[in-house]
Amino acid sequence: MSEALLSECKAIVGERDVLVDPEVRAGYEVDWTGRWHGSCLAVVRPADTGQVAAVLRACSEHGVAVVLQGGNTGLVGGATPGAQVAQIVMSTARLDELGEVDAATRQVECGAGVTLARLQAAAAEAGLQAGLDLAARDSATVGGLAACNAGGLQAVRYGTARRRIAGLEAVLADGGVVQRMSGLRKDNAGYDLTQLLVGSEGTLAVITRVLWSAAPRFDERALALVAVDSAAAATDAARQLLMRLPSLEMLELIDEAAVRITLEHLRVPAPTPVSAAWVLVGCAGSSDPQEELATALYETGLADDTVVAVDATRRARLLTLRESVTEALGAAGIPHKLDVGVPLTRLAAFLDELPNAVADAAPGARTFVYGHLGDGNMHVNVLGPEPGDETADDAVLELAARCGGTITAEHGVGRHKARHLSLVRSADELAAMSAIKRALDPGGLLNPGVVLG
Ligand code: 2HG
Ligand code: ZN
Repeated sequence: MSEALLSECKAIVGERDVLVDPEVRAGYEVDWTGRWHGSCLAVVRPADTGQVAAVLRACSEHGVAVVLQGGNTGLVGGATPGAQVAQIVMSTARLDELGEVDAATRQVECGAGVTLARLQAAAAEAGLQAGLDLAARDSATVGGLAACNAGGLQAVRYGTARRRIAGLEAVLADGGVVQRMSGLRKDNAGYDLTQLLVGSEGTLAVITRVLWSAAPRFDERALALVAVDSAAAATDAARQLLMRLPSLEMLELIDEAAVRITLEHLRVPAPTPVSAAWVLVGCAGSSDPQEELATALYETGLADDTVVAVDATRRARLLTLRESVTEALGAAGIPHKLDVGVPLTRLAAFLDELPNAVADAAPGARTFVYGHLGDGNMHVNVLGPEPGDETADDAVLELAARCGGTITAEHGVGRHKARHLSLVRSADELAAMSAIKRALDPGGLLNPGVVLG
């Protein structure tokens, strides 16, 4: 059966783009943290929408599931195969056509396989910016950003991927194609399938093209690193700065444990004494935001223990610290990654209770916290427990839910948190989600086990 399917796939996409060699497949069968892995019959790389549809139809006929993969930078097992054998990985790498940026509407058509870095370069060339940025920019693809409703470092100003997506084209499990690529700012003709598919994590359709809405570009920047001595000080500061800084573009936090392991990993000295947490405050505007930033910091009582970086080199150095935390943790082991979101009003309580919650669940584990303070989105990474031991994961997610938060603010549910979804979604909501899944993918072809388990 699988041989017949692979021959059909070869006839559709070409022999060269059905990868069966175990060594070549290996890179697609595991995520880069090493926590999520499985195996597939082959990696199939269609070159256009028609080929995607034909491959889906063939897989459906043969009862073989399809795991969708963009840049394979996801962290929740949503893009790598599980243990079940009858599945292929569909890579969107060849769907990499990038159109011209329309300067008037700021929109640009991107194939799902276009990397974020390429999109950012095209936007910059047109005098704009993508309006979304994250450390995995060189590998993460537009299709993956859309499917996971990516957030990243600038969401506090520009929103998540959802806000940047003006339309898309996608192939349904039965090979049907849905398309909204007109770029109309106003179009109320029926259900908004675009926004339904954004954040659906590859479980409802294969996104093949995206109409990306770029953001205006601001070239004047300033970045401050503020040392705070408690979670409450960090969240109070965040609430003040959100009010006082119209030019705010980034509001990040790195706790002491994450700061220390990153400084060690990068072998660089601390730019300011290490404290309970560092808060990074980034501003951007068409005129120099330095004064606005300095005034806001002063009025918030944060002028002491602050390093302000205006020139690009010093800003880059501070940003590298933040962007290297994930890499530093990855070098130390296979972390348990929880990307919770908690309202700012209750974030300090969450952060204060977190060490005990993890210690009770996994004695001896090491906890690191960093993330997008302005969005209340914290990346809790736990080192120590075996990859399959989820007691610490459970404790962190339950605590986030108890604090009125969410089990995933950014990375998605994936396979990792499917069983936790009921912590934050009601039975009625879960039933509605299951009904949508059954309606669009009755055979359970797309990304089985992801989101709804
Ligand atoms: C980040 O904000 C990413 O750096 C990764 O979302 C977070 O690795 C993580 O836990
Ligand atoms: Zn993040």
